[in-house]
Amino acid sequence: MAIEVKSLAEARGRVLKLREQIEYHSEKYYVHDAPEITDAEYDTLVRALLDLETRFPELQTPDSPTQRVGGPVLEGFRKVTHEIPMLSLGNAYSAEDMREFHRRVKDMAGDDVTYVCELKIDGLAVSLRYENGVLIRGATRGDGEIGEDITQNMRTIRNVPLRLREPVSVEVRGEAYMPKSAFARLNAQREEAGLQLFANPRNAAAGSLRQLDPKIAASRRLSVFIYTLADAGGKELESHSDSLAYVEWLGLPVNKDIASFSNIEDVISYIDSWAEKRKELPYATDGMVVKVDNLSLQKQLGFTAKSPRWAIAYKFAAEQAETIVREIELTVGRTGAVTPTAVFDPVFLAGTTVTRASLHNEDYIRDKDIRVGDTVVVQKAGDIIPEVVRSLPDLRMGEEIPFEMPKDCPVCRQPLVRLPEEAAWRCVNSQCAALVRESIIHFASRDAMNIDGLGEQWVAQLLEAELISDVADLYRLQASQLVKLERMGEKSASNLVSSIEGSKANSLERLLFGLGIRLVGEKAAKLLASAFGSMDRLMNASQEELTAIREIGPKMAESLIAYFQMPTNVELIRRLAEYGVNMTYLQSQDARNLADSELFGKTVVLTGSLESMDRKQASDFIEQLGGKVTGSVSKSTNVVVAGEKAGSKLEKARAIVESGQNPDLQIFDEDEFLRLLQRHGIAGMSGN
Ligand code: 1X8
Repeated sequence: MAIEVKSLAEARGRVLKLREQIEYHSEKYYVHDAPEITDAEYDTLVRALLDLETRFPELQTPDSPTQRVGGPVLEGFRKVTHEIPMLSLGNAYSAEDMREFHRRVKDMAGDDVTYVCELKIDGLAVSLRYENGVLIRGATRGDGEIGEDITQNMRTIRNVPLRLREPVSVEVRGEAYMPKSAFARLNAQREEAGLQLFANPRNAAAGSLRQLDPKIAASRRLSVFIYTLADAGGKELESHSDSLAYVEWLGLPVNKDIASFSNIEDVISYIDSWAEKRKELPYATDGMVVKVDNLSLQKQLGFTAKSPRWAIAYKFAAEQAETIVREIELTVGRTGAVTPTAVFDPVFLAGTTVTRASLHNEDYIRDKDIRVGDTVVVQKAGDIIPEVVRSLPDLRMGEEIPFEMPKDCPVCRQPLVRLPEEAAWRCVNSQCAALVRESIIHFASRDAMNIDGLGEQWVAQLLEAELISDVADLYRLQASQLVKLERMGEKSASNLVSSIEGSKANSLERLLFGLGIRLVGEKAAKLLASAFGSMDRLMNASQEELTAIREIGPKMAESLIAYFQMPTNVELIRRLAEYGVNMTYLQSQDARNLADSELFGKTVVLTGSLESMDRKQASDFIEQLGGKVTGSVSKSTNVVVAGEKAGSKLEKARAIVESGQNPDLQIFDEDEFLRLLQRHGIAGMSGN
């Protein structure tokens, strides 16, 4: 796949060509929804470009499509002042409100007005600044005057062009949102990982763009619609609809459901026509924005203190219903978090009958003062997830019972704890029956140990019959014991035993994920398994060795160390091993090729500065070759790469070799390191 080039000039040519191709196909796919090549072909182009840019760092630019994979983790977001404020719109809730809006417009602008109607997207307002056609800044709305710089995260959004068709300097505003399907997928993953769910797609989009790690934003499948050209960069335009056409021509995504009318009654009918239809859209909408089309009329109408007089947001009524809360149920999840759920009389909402809604946590219930027996208003958030909007205290009869979070776990009666930064009360008793049950279900689940046939029901029955009390016990089960369970035939019993048996051969990452270590999701489990190779090595890893792996942060490292410090956990792992559960990383074909690498499994320390690449690139190469980059030199270090001005670390490495503490420690200078990279097909050479 690596493209062979003989000079920097040739590399530059290839890079420019690749970017042009990628941008072309990217626009076809994301803006026009009409791809001409397959995803795999597209990925190949991006990987080839990434490869060239890694080998020739001087060719990296902020508008390269490779920027979309997400850059380094930020410390915090810088503040951005909006030279042109980002205003909020006045709201309308009825046809009468719309007529009132129209009267005010007419009074100032006369009878001859054309309105443009656009869907109101339920996401997060963002501003994008392009200089000479290149995206240089993305910002949140903030308070309208000052927002936050989220450029890195905005670059990861696939339909945000990094470069426009022409080298113009413009500022556009729009809505970043998460499509309903991506939202559903994300919440399903979060549920699986025991993480708090997002209440609606808007919160999910906002949460994603507020991530300091752009890789997380990149993984979130966000999208944008541009709806305003705030700074036209000197371009003369007469109407809002012309400006949208121009914006679209520049390559920016504009929602195609736009209609113009010069009669307010037509506007109202059009709004009505969307009240139901909007539910079929792949993204959440909460209304319709109506704007005066003519830009000089807009100017004439001007602004009130808060919002433009030439536009209004009509809010669709969220489908709501009233019902009575009969119970607040508490469930203990596998992480111990106690989640309250309102159970109410069945109501029909946006297509389905609902009887329950999560109340999330204690604070949520207190803020909304929701009591058992209360009449409450429920709705489907983003038309997807039911939620309790508010209680109706005026309807109280005096019998309603205010909610109180119990002091003790509803299942095991041990005291609950609430950590300072958390909203959840947790049961921290690892023997709690609920935790035990949920954690066994998780262990057996498809993405973990994938024990076919071991669902919730069987886990509950096995626990009930005291055939198991933890995940290790699964591996001692015999078909003769299982057939004694209700509804378990001989065939199912032997099938279950063989799927349990089969799971012993899983690669380490499945086991790691299955153990349900806090913060260790599927992806982290995979990284850890491949980096450390065995449970033993992982259990003995220091905080420093853990965080040396890119994407493993200090919090996860702490969580791992805490987990492996608990004697009960160590004992559990010992028993799993004793019963024959595999404790090593079983390499894929790719990884087996890696095993031939000179750096495979080696601990490498980088010191001093390299001329041909920066630290991050060097670290990436080492990791690509299966090495592990750590910060300090010790006798367990295998390789030290010493660049210019290498100081005490190099001295220490030499001392370790000379004193015989580790005579095998290799010390490479930059040339030797580059030759090693070349031997493995990574031409770490720049053209200068
Ligand atoms: C907010 C929104 C606008 C539009 C769509 N969705 C929104 N959330 C639009 O104009 N099509 S305009 C807007 C605002 O000005 N605050």
